[in-house]
Parts: sequence; structure tokens; C-alpha cells
Amino acid sequence: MKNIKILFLYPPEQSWPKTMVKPNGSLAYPYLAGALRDINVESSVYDACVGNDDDNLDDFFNKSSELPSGMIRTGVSNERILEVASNFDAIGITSIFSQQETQVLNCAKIIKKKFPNKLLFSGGVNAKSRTFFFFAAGFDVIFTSESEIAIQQVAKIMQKNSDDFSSVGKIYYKNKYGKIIDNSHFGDIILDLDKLPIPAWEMLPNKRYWKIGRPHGGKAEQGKELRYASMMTSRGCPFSCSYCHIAEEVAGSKSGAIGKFRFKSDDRVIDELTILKNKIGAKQVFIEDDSIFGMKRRAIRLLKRIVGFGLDLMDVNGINMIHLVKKSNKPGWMVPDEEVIELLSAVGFKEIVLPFESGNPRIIKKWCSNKLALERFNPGDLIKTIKKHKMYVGTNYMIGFPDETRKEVETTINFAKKMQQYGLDHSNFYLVMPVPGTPIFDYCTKNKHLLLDYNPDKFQWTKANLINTPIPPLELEAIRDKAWNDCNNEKFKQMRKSWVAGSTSKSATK
Ligand code: B12
Ligand code: SF4
Repeated sequence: MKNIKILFLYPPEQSWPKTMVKPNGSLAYPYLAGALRDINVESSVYDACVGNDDDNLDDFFNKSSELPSGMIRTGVSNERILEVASNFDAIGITSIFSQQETQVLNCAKIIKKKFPNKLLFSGGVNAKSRTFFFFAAGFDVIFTSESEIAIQQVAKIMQKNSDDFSSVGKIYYKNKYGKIIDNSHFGDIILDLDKLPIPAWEMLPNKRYWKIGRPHGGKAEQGKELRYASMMTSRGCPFSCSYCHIAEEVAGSKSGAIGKFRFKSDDRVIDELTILKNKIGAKQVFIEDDSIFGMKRRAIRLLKRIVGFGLDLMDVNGINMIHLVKKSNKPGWMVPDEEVIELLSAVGFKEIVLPFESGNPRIIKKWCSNKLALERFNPGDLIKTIKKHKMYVGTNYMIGFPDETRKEVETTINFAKKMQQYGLDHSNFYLVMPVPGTPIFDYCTKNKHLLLDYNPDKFQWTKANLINTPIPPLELEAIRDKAWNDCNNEKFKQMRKSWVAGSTSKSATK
């Protein structure tokens, strides 16, 4: 049996000027490395945005370079990436973010050119949706679903010194004649999440992430000690919003039914939290579930067990408004669910960002899974109840859906202004930015709101990217800017303006 070594590489990050670069560190690699550890295959994680103990952060992290696209590249040099890759038989590069695709493809191209015999793997929602570009860049295998099982199968084949992956499901691969074979129609995925490997968090450059101090939500106070990690207690979601990958992760798709809501047992979650606290040394944990309240009773039971655990739970994902309200005595009318809100505070949540999405029931119904009708509850009461429990509360709105009228956008902004009076800490307005792997992306391509030669580098979440819409792009941006200015206080505005790519945060240089 051949000894093999697999590298999981996060490429350098690219970001638009005036946005803050945040290292990736997403959970794919801890899970995949955990799966390989369980079959005694050696693997390693290298994050080319932050490097490892052999790289001096000061040499590159705050010295970003400009790319031909106008974006800013943050990370170690290409030479350093090649040096690291030279020690491995196969290199995996995750591609969950379309906006990082160019860096992923660049890594693949340079590695394949220098080391044509090394195998290149990719996976994640973007890779799965853009296989043509990935194979063209030199990838040999694209994993199309959750891949804890498939990566073990591929590794075992490599141990036999073979590259015949015809028996592995939920992948596309290039065979020895260079032909691309589609095996996405078969293969197993893990439905019982307790059967997932324990994530190998220790393989991430955690100390570097903590030193840089730019976690997901980014609202970390300058100078405050950060020791954060991510975890998931569930996968999937009961909803299927048009702008989300989950809507396409159904039975019969390339990924299979992984959009379905599945969850870990309470004991398993406690085991993972114990590892994060005692072995990894985390103090703050970001729960990255798509829908932590996907089964509300289970979430309440779980959170009650976590109270007093000694970790701050932070959450930027996975709470929908419908989960924060409950039925009242008045038929059809919902009221804040104070038990849940109090519990979130008790368990350590410092912040809740309410995803109102839109002030228009038509938009919520058509594009956002019809989650919660605004006329069925008093959103001001909800904000006041969260504030009562001393949590920071912000809101996010989406404007610029492909068929959204000027009047509907105005309705959302007027709604946002009204919400301000209830003590909101911030309101953010995001322009709809369809990404590959989502129904709204397919809709916009079909209906000519997107150019057919979609280029992820031209897409920017701060820009209006859709064409042939009721509101022209530049006007929509001006509306968004004014709304943001009108709805936020000076303190928040100043903090947001300090989050720029390449900028030095105190904790990054201390
Ligand atoms: C957590 C998260 C983040 C975190 C990530 C950091 C962290 N430490 O976790 C933060 C908050 C930073 C983030 C930011 C953004 N995010 Co986000 N995020 C997620 C989320 C909710 C979970 C990702 C995750 O950990 N999944 C769990 C792991 C286990 O699953 P996975 O990554 O898919 O990996 C599995 C398989 O795909 C496969 N696989 C994946 N990679 C590889 C590689 C190899 C080699 C192999 C073999 C297999 C493989 O195997 C893995 C194990 O089963 C996803 C949605 C989701 N459920 O995936 C959105 C998601 C990835 N985010 C999304 C978006 C849009 C963004 C932002 C652009 C939002 C914004 N406007 O700022 C930014 C982009 C950041 C950037 N750097 O460019 C989109 C991306 C869609 C797209 N086509 O681009 C997603 C899919 C959600 C959606 N709306 O559909 N995000
Ligand atoms: S509620 Fe969130 S996770 Fe669920 S489908 Fe909608 S966007 Fe995706």
C-alpha cells in the first residue's frame, strides 16, 4: 500500500478595495481532514491567506497586492504555495465562494504546471456549479456533494497507486484519456450527522486567526482577546430561498438531498463543544448552521444544556424571524418568543441580526420562501424584547430583486426607518447578488438580468450587478447608500468604514 499525503489548501483571499479581508477557515477541511484521520491517511491544512509558523505575517498580510481585476490579493506568494504543495501527492482546494474562484483557479493552474502528476481536487457549491472552468484550470476531480465518504474512497484508491475513480459516487473526474466522467448520480452521503467525523479543528492555523482577529461578523472589538472557532450542530434547512444553494440541493441533483434539515444529537454537540473549549482553547464559538432552529424544540433543549458551558456562542447564520416568535391567543397573530430570546442571551449570544429581508410580502413570498408575513406580528415588539435581554440587534434587508419595483424598494426603506425607533443598533441594506448554484442565478441568466459570460470577479456585493431591472443599477446603489446613511448612527458608520482590505487592525499587529 502506498503512503499518501493530501494537502487541503485555502487559496489567498481576494477582496474589493474598501472591504475587509477575512481569512476563510470554513469547516470543509476540518471535516475532510477528520475523515482522512479516521482511515489513517495523512493530511494537512495550509491557509495561503495567513500562512503557517514558517511564514511571517508582517511580510504579506498587511501588504496586499492589486490584481488585474482591481481586486486586492492577500496571502503568501505563488512560490510559497508551490513550495508547500511540493510535499503532497494530492492537493484539495475548496470553492464554496464564487467571489474567490479566480484565486482557486490560479492555485490550480500554477500547481498543475509545476507538478503535472499531482492530483488536484475541488469541491463546494461553486466548484460543483462551474465544473467546466475547474477542469480547464487543471483539476482532476470535482466533488459534488458533502464529501466525507467520497474523500475516503478516493484516498483508498490512491493508496493502491491507482487513479481509477470510476467506483466513487458524487464526483466528476477526468479519466486517463482526459474524458470527464459524471458520477454525481450515485454515491452515499451521511444523513445521520453523528456519523460524521469529529472535525480536525486543530489543523487550522487557529492562533493566526486569533491574532489577526477578524472573525466572521467582523464586529470584534479592537484589542479584545479573540479565540474563536466555528462549528455546526446541523446541516440543511427546512426553507428553500431562491438565493440559497439549499434550494438546489434536492434528491436527483448533483449533490443529492443534502439541503434537507439534519441534526447532530445533543451529546455529540456537547462533545464537540468540549473539544473546542478544552483542546482547541476556543472562547468564542460561531455556530454556522444554516438553520439552527430548523427544529425549534430540539434547539431549545440543546441550548439549555449549553447554558453555563463557558463559551460565548456567536451566530451570524441560521436564525430566521419565524423562530423568534410564537403563536398567541389571537388566531393568526404571533408574539415574541421570550423563552427563546432569553435563552439565547443566557447561552452567551451577544448579538442577533434579524433578517427582515424585505418590507414587501410579495417579495418574501416569491423569493424568500414566504418565511414570515410581516402583517402577522409586530416587529417593533420583537426588537424591544431582544434589547430587553441586552443583546445587540441589527437588521439586514435585501433590495434589488430582479422584478422589484421602485415603490417596493421604498416600502422596505420606510419599514427600516420605522424599525430604527425601536432601538436597533444597525440596519444594513444588501443588493441582491445571485451566485452560481442558486435558483435566482439560473432565473437571472435565463431572463437576461445577468450576462451569459458571468465573471465572478466583476461581481461585487457592494454593487448592483443585475441588468434589465425596473431600477437601473447606479440608481439602486444611490438609493442603498442613502438608506444606509439615514438608518444608522455615527458610531456604527465609523466602525464599518474602518473595515477595509489591507487595513491594519490593532490585534493584527500586536
Ligand atoms: C460559514 C459560512 C461563511 C463563513 C465562512 C468562514 C467560516 N469560518 O466558517 C463566512 C461568514 C466568512 C462567510 C462569508 C461569506 N459567505 Co458564506 N457561508 C457559510 C456557510 C453557512 C457554511 C459553510 C460551511 O462551513 N459549510 C459546512 C461544510 C462542511 O460544508 P462545505 O463547505 O460545503 O464542504 C463540504 C462539501 O461542499 C465538500 N467540499 C467543500 N470543499 C471541498 C474541497 C475538497 C478538496 C473536497 C474533496 C470536498 C469539498 O465537502 C465538504 C464536507 O462535506 C455556507 C452555506 C453552507 N451551508 O455551506 C455559506 C456560503 C458558502 N456563503 C455564501 C456567501 C455568498 C458568502 C459571502 C459572499 C457573504 C457576503 N456577502 O459577504 C461571504 C464570502 C466570503 C469570502 N471570503 O469570499 C454562499 C456562497 C455561494 C456562492 N456560490 O458563492 C453560501 C453557499 C451560502 C448561500 N447563500 O448559498 N460564509
Ligand atoms: S432560510 Fe437561509 S439557509 Fe434556509 S434556504 Fe433560506 S437562505 Fe438558505
